Amino acid sequence: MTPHDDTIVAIATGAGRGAIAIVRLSGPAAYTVARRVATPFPAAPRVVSRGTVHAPDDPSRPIDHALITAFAGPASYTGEDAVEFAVHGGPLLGALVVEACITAGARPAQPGEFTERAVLHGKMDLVQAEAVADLIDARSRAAHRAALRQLDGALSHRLAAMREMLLHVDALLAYDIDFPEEDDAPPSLARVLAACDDALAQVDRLLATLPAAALGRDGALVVLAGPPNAGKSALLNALVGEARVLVSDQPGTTRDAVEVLVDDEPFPLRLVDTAGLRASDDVLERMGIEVSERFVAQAHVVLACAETDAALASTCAAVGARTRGVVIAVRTKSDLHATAHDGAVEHPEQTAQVAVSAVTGDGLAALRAAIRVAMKEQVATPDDDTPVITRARHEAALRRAGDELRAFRAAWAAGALPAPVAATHLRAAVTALESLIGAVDVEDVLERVFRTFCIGK
Ligand SMILES: Nc1nc2c(ncn2[C@@H]2O[C@H](COP(=O)(O)OP(=O)(O)O)[C@@H](O)[C@H]2O)c(=O)[nH]1
Ligand SMILES: [Mg+2]
Repeated sequence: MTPHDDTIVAIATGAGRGAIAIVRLSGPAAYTVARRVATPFPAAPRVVSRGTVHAPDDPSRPIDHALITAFAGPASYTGEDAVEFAVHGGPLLGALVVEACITAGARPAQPGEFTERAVLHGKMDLVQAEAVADLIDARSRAAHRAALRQLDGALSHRLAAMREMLLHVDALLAYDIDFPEEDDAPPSLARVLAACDDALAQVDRLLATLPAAALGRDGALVVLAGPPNAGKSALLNALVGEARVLVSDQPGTTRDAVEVLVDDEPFPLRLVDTAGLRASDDVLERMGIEVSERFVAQAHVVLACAETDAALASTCAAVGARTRGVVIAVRTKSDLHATAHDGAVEHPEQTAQVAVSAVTGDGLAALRAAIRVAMKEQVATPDDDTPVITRARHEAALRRAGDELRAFRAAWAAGALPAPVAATHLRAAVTALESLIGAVDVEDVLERVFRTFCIGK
């Protein structure tokens, strides 16, 4: 682990015009650097005070008024001495403050370096650090919820408890390994197997949260399909609540797929508007139709849209043949056909039917509810007790742990391997869990995790 003997600086807030920009300094020389560029330096840590940020050692060349907060390590985000300057926002001021700090002895921070230092100083573990990035990147309530729980330690505690349990089993084995001839207290075969099965069940439960976590982050794919002019684009706009897609009475207007992420529970929806599913000689339109078919094939839910009952029946049939997702029959423009369609249309049993009007908004709530039901049918929403895992890194480590546990279990149950050999599988499982929280392989893992962060975090 590299010791951090240098002091880093970066703008911590978003780029562009804004009311406030925060510049963050951290490292052993944070106070020294800050004293050179700020007057007066705060009298006490963790108390916000007003001052002037200026050119190094020269209060006669002010940069801005600032609210300045000093944090004495280890009571800071990074665990080091740290100082934050809140100055006015905009493209220039934050950069000028950073420049002054660099002249005064700091160096520009790399992406994620503040959080990396927090991990290295034991302020949080690696999955919590990932949660910080996820919280910043969250585009949906589901992703936000998962990230906050992970930051609060839900996953860390679960992993720590599993690790403890495996170490306990390892200790039972060690007893057997060290005293093979003693017969008064051998590790009970049943006890070891039960603990191993329990750990395996926990690994599987965590892995089972992957699909829900991915949907919470990326959204469920909801594709609008149907003949040109059915009202697909208008319906998407109505679902989104603003005009995002070109609506026109010229058939074939939407030539490639348009995608909009709309937040919803339990998952956000990736609404995709497509070109109509008809045969076409127009090359551009033909390409659009091929794109639609690809989206339809991958969809979790297809909204089969058509204006008349006959068109709706054939659209549902065509779409049903092209997707494994749930098909919802959507009779569009119900304001124009309010009374004409009392009779139920023949659909496969599992197909829900909803009549909607993009003009009056009738049926939109029912459609949203039908989409929710369709999603619940397809993906188990994790119970509140199980933290979700969110990254390929988590999945890989848990699969490794699971494989090692299965190998251990097979060896142990069959008595095929001597206990010391079986125990190596157990320790490999423990190591996999430790790599997940960043307790081993630190350099390598940190590098991969933190370089995807934004600068200043
Ligand atoms: N009255 C009424 N007209 C609609 C409705 N939805 C769409 N339209 C009209 O139908 C035409 C085709 O709509 P559009 O959304 O572009 O169809 P798309 O080709 O399926 O995307 C446009 O003239 C829309 O204004 C609706 O709910 N009610
Ligand atoms: Mg369209």
